[in-house]
Amino acid sequence: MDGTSQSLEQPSTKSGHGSPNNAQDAKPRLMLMGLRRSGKSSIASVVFHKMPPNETLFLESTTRIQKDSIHSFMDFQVWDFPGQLEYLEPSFDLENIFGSLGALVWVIDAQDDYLDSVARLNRTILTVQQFYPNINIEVFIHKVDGLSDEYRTDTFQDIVQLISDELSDAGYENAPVHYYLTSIYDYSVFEAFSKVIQKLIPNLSTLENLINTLANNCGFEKTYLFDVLSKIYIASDTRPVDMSCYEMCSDYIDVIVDISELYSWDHPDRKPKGDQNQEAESHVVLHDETMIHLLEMNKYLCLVSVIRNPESKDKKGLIDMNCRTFQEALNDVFSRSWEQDQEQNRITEE
Ligand SMILES: Nc1nc2c(ncn2[C@@H]2O[C@H](COP(=O)(O)OP(=O)(O)O)[C@@H](O)[C@H]2O)c(=O)[nH]1
Ligand SMILES: [Mg+2]
Repeated sequence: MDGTSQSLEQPSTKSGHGSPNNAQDAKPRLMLMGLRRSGKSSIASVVFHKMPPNETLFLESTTRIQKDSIHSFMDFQVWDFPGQLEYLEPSFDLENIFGSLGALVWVIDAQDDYLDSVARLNRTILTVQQFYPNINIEVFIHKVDGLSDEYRTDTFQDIVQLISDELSDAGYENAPVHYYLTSIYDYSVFEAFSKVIQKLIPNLSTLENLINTLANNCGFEKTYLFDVLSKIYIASDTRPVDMSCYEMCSDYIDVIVDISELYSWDHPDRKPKGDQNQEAESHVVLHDETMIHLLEMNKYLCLVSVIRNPESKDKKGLIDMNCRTFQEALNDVFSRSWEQDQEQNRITEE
């Protein structure tokens, strides 16, 4: 992501049909909802604006819908929806909120009494299921940093039970509801957001196939394709995820970004595709002989792999060649949407 813009807007109330700013609303949209103080603004700030978790203590309470446009490999919008807004009242234009929404992220404060929040979520899910059955409902059971392991599991099971009971009573057996344990004080919120975003990427399976092929050819143990600024991973090979591996890769990006920001100056003009020879590339071998390999793919994305097999580590040429081939394929996958974006920008600028 090379830039974000913020704007404060009043929630729209019912006002005739047709939305004038369709071009902008065509981006996948993601909405953060939940009760007050559940942690919505904190999550948005930590994940998309690199705010250190401790500083969220000083966030002011949000009173209007806050729309945040994220410009990255795929443009999308994150709406921070204040807990006290009564969106289920008839005066609210549901279409304006839920129409064209990709995912609804519901944040529950697990350190607090959550029954109210769950009841409200249930009402929301039923409405959404009725009119917009394609919206993914992502439930973040949040602030779990303060809970013991046992209490965490109990809370998780309790919440899942409360919601699925309500859903099956209403006849929705297969509603797209997913649950995550999250906290801004560790990587869990990035992991969860990665999963949420991945579901909105149209070419995900193509990307996963490409990464699987690459990982097999090079003997990588695990490979992630990261969005550099948010450190959300937008795809990975389909082997099981190992949290410590993910954390290590994510930390390594910070190291390389810091170094490149200190010593390189041509980031703003870098082309998304075409001739490339300025990407950061780096590897490091750790005390247990694990190698981390990082290769910047384009303006937004970088590929980070973990290599444990000693034979694979020596084949630097092979890794290099395969990663370049992957890079070309990746840029092909995304080039069409980038070209369309530029086209659209030109039209809106005129
Ligand atoms: N312990 C803990 N506190 C959190 C976490 N996320 C947010 N908070 C705190 O919860 C409070 C409310 O957060 P805020 O983002 O303003 O909530 P919002 O009203 O839903 O936007 C703040 O003091 C945050 O520091 C978390 O993961 N763990
Ligand atoms: Mg807020």
